[in-house]
Amino acid sequence: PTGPERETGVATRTRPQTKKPSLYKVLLLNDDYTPMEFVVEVLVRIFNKAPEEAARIMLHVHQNGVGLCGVFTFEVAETKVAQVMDAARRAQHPLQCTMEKE
Ligand code: TYC
Repeated sequence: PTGPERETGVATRTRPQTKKPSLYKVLLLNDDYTPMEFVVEVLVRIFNKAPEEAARIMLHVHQNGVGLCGVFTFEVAETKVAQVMDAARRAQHPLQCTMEKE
């Protein structure tokens, strides 16, 4: 035998179908107290949005109660949510950020 299992007898052939990772939406929630400018800064710094796009998303959340910041794999989404919640806590704003499976 000359295939991948020649030395150990352990099958090491690749699977025909790879699994795509589940994706998660990271959502920002509206509240009455967090300054608009703070929300825009969060969207620029943590979600790498251009300032105009950040302002558009912030206003959408302000007017609709919830808005999409981005779609990520589980670990990236978890990290983004933690970064937003940490920034809000440090600034003593009630801003809330959540994730949900897409
Ligand atoms: N509603 C807030 C205000 O009027 C602004 C705001 C926007 C807060 C988006 C949170 O996710 C949010 N200052």
